[in-house]
Amino acid sequence: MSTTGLWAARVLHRPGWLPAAEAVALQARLAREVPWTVHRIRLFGRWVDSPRLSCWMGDAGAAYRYSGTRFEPEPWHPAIHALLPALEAACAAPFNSVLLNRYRSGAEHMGWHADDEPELGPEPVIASLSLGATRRFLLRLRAEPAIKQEWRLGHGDLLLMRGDCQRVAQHALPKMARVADERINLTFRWVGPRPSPAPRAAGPGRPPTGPPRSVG
Ligand SMILES: O=C(O)CCC(=O)C(=O)O
Ligand SMILES: [Mn+2]
Repeated sequence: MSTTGLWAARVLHRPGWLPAAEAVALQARLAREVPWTVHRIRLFGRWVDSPRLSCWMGDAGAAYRYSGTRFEPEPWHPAIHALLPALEAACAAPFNSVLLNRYRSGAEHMGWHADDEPELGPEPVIASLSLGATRRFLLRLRAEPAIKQEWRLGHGDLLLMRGDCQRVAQHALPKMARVADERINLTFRWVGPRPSPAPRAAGPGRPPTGPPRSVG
């Protein structure tokens, strides 16, 4: 059975959304300048190092709790902050934070999970931007895990998860033994109460603590 219709309303893939040259420059800059750390996560009742490097970043106050730990955001990296207007326009949704993950090779990965923490709200829009090595990205239905779909996320690709995607499905970035190159992924989110009704159309809409949006 084709599952295309099943995922179409929930997942949108835009290959090469960020032009290659910009993506190369951004990846190099983020690798150098982001304060990468190994997040400690709770897995099957045990505390373990997550198998990748990470950084939680965003507006002051956009704290996020996942896998048993609360993360206070690092201030926006200016190159990421400069992407926000285009990203918000492409996704028709606001973002006040981003989780960065850096997979130094195909041995680093992310297990099955959903981005369903309560502070993201019932139907979060999650925008994922990939830089570097192409990796497999999988979604499966919670109710019927055999129903799976795979995307290949390449350099500069944007993938949008929306609607009830986090409620009905889980996603994962499996290991790929043959991949030697590094990949950085950014998942943009809105945490906390949503501005309403039209987030940014009529004004700044962002807490005054954020940096100016033109910082390059
Ligand atoms: O690296 C990816 O493509 C997935 C990242 C992800 O699922 C997350 O940050 O929650
Ligand atoms: Mn996720």
